[in-house]
Amino acid sequence: MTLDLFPDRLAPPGLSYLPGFALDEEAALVRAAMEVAAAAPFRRMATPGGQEMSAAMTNCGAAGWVSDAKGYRYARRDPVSALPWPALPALFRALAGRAAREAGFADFVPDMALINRYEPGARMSLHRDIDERDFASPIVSVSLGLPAVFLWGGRVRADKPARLPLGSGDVLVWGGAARKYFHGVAPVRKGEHPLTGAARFNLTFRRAL
Ligand code: MD3
Ligand code: FE
Repeated sequence: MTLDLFPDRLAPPGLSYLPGFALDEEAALVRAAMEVAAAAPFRRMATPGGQEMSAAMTNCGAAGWVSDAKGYRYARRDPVSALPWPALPALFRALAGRAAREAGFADFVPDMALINRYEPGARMSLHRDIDERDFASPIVSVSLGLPAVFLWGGRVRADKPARLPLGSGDVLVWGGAARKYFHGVAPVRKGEHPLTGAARFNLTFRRAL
């Protein structure tokens, strides 16, 4: 699907928007994320600059994205428990593969998922995801629970972001040039969602190692 929502200047080559793609699996995805969080609890990480992020995070799969005073990186063990991260649920791998195929990426096999939890007021400032090793693979993201406004920047931080509303069950596939664009999330507004209560979850399936 092409996105008429974006100004030409920011036309994101390689972005596919699959609204509602995960709606049938919403409840199962939330359940699987909660099982991951039972073994590797959500935590608010510190940025290298010393600020605590407002979104809480956990991971599953072969590695997890972590941030601390030393910087951003993928780590094979959870620094809180020193244990390997919980396994990537089969449901996650299957959904990511199906969404990627729909977007034209034939054989996407993620090796991990980052799970973000936004309570009302939490946000994510503009950034790029460039800690992964393999930029030929896309990133697949799934929104669950409370809605949010996704901020889609450009190739450089100064590009004024376009705003894309995302609802529960929406899936996006970021490949090609879009893979390295700046992006973020506006502060999540107060609300209640039948599946998640006062929270938004975002799953990103990645090939990190
Ligand atoms: C575009 N998460 O975890 S998902 C992140 O809603 C992140 O939690 C946001 O940005 C969230 O890094 C946005 C959409 C997303 C994820 C990864 C991307 C967009 C992306 C990587 C490259 C380009
Ligand atoms: Fe990101």
